[in-house]
Amino acid sequence: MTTVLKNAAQLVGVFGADERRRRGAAMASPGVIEGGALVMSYGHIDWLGPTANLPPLPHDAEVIDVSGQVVLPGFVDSHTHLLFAGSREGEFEQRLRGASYQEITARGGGIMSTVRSVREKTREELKELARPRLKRLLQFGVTTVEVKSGYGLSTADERKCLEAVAELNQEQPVELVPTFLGAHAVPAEYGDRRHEYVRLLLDDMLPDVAQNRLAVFCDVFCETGVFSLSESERILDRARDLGLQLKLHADELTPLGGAELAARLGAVSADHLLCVTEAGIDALAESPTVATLLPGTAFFLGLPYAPARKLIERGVTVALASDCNPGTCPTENLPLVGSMACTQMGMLPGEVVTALTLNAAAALRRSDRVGALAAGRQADVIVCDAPNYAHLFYHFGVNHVRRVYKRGRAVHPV
Ligand code: IZC
Ligand code: ZN
Repeated sequence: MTTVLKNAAQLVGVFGADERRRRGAAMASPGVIEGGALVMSYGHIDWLGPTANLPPLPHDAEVIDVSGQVVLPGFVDSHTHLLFAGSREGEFEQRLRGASYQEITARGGGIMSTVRSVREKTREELKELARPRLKRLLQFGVTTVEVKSGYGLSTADERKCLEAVAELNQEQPVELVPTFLGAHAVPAEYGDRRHEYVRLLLDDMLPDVAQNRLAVFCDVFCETGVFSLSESERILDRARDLGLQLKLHADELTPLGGAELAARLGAVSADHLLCVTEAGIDALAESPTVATLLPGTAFFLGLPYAPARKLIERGVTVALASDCNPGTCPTENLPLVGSMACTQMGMLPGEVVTALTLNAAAALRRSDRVGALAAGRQADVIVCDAPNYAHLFYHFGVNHVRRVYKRGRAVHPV
């Protein structure tokens, strides 16, 4: 089956066939073909170029005129906690009255509040709760999404969550990439016996996840009062020995040195970085570790944003993601996160496109397959009702996405 999109105002995200990431000044120019056409068949992009140069097509090809619209690679959301139960409006209000995220956590709220809700749910119930979130992500143009565990915090409950992610991956079009985040918090029942929980992570949970291939990545919430730098290193070392790739919640609320640790361990990404230091930026610039920025979280918590301009100017590979989660960023609107990146972090619209496509795919080690309009790439493609790509972030808060193709198949609308 062949589908052709022709007369696009712009094809955007036309990266090189061998290009796996884009850094520095080049991030601002996400490859544009004006008046472009794109041919998809059998799940892959076959050809793209000016509409006037379209090659001969099979007689049964479906040809769609997308005049006045822009075509991009499906967005990749490389950091979410979207498998959860319950909601945390109460904390939202407490924060608006002046309490901090850390104070709410100390009172037994925060992550543990969601953990209590998730432990009460079955795998089926968790899937049912996640389906509408995945549908909203798809409607906002997301075709690949990373999903973290971390609201189970026991071997059985973490497994329940990761099995739910595996089953959701089979039944709906958004491709899910599972991450084990058993080191999201020390669960309340461990009290001051935190070393026992770290032992459980090392000796029981991580081997269970690895043996049963429940996750691709292992992540740790490395933060003052959560997991220290040395605990994070022990957990990530063990994860790497067991064959998992590494991610890190780094320098989100305090400058602990997470960026340096992520770079030193060869983590695929270091995420958040609101409080990253100069030394942390240097470490990232000299490493292949992707800096994944989550401005929706700074927006929702009312915190200063990550230094995106500095990171880009120093040559760090920068990606953007939603952080979709019930505590610190309850949204699936990834293009709106792109608008925040522009207005709050000074990123240019072209940089935002690169950060939501090629570099976000690099943050999941999938930029050989998705995140670009290039012949041979998987045909994950979106069509947006906008005259140019800047418009996507300029006219903010509305949904410009009109069509979504996953592996060449129309999945929205269906
Ligand atoms: O549920 O609060 N920061 N993890 C690390 C979160 C925020 C999610 C949550
Ligand atoms: Zn997170």
